[in-house]
Amino acid sequence: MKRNIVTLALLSAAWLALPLSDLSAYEGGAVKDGGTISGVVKFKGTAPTPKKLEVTKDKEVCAKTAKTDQSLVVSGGNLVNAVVYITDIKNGKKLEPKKVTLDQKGCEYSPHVLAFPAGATVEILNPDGILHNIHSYSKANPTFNLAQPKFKKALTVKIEKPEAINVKCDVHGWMNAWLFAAPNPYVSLTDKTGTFKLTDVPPGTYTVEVWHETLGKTSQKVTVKAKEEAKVSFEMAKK
Ligand SMILES: [Cu+2]
Repeated sequence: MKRNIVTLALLSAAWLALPLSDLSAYEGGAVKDGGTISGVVKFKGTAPTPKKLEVTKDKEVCAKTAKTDQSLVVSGGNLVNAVVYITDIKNGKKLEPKKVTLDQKGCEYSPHVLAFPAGATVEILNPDGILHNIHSYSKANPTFNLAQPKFKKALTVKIEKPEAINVKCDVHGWMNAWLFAAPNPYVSLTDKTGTFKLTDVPPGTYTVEVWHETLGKTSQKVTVKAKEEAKVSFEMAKK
């Protein structure tokens, strides 16, 4: 039994660690006659009612009501907050250094999942006037564990390597978010309708992968033709 638990822990750590190809495998430049990959990620089955998360601390700032667990959000049968990205593209659009923002307003991370190309700077905001502590559970990147007292309105971290990183607050146990650093600029997050879009993709055949914090991964091959839109539909279910 104990061994099973250990094996399970190792397996789940393995998919969370995402052995993504290194950023150095990608070369950006001008894209001629690029196409688009767009579509939807569907959730198979009956969506469970999201759990309520009790606010046990700093109630005057954090809680009007209990928080809602964001680890599996389904809207009209479609999956929200799934990361869609190309795993095996070597050449494509320019990889611009990006700055993205993670807010903690009301003791809740926003957005719950932040997807960006590796090499980006993440600005972490604290408008709450109380202490937060942002703690990353990373493997490919150095772990950070940063206290953010009330006077520190913003701090920044740089995520150099592709990885899905869970971040939590040690002060407020319900605070939970994901930073997804992709191996190239072809990364999108499904919106409130479960849809996504990857633009300026050079014609070719690629592996498109969906990553979801609770449901794991799924992928399919997609062929992109010049100036055309390739429509793809994914489906994920609870294991
Ligand atoms: Cu906090």
